[in-house]
Amino acid sequence: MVRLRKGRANDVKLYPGDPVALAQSWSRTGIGGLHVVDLDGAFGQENNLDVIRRIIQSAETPVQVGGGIRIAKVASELIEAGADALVVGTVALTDETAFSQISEIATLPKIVVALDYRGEDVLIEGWRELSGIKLDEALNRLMGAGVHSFLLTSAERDGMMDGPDVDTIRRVCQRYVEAKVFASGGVRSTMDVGALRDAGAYAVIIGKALLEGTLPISEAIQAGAG
Ligand code: AMZ
Repeated sequence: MVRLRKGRANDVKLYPGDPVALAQSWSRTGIGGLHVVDLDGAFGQENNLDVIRRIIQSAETPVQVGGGIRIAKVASELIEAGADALVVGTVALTDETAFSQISEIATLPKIVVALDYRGEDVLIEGWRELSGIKLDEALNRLMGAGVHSFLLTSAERDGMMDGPDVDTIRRVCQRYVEAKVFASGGVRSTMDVGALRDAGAYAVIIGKALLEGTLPISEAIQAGAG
């Protein structure tokens, strides 16, 4: 397992252990679901389909998967493997044909569009490139195309454990009331989880704080529910 700081491939922290076993044990804690990112896929390299398949098989919660879902074949393999939702970033912003094929395979309710942002800019290709599209423009366009679920990740905060971008989450939830917003990046405490919940997030993604053991999973669940 790896975590990047601010999404930079050269700023990596490796965590020992078997991701399949960890996913299984987390899936038994009462969490709403697992969010798996295939970073090789997100950086345009080969997808790690085998390990993702094993995670889905052993998990006792729904599993949403993202990173490198750029062509229909990968989408069908993941749906066949039992993924609950597909998280699509790059092609949702750059390739209408590929995105509509992927949406057709998954069906729109199972598509989550990843809007990874720095400032107002939406990033693509493992956050190495600007899409040329602003956050609001992307939300308007994709909601117009029938997408309802969005993963909003603050690239500046991801992997930093210095608190989430509550302001952006609140603004987006207030402006796009129909959108289901998965909030991600920088979550470190139960207070952060509560603040994102109060800001209107549908779900909060926690990564590093669980791997580091600084945020007990049971407390995070309570904060999300309360
Ligand atoms: O950390 C990164 N550099 C990074 C990351 N975590 N780059 C992409 N991603 C994630 C997105 C989304 O879940 O948050 O990969 C997914 C998008 O991948 P793609 O291949 O559809 O752009």
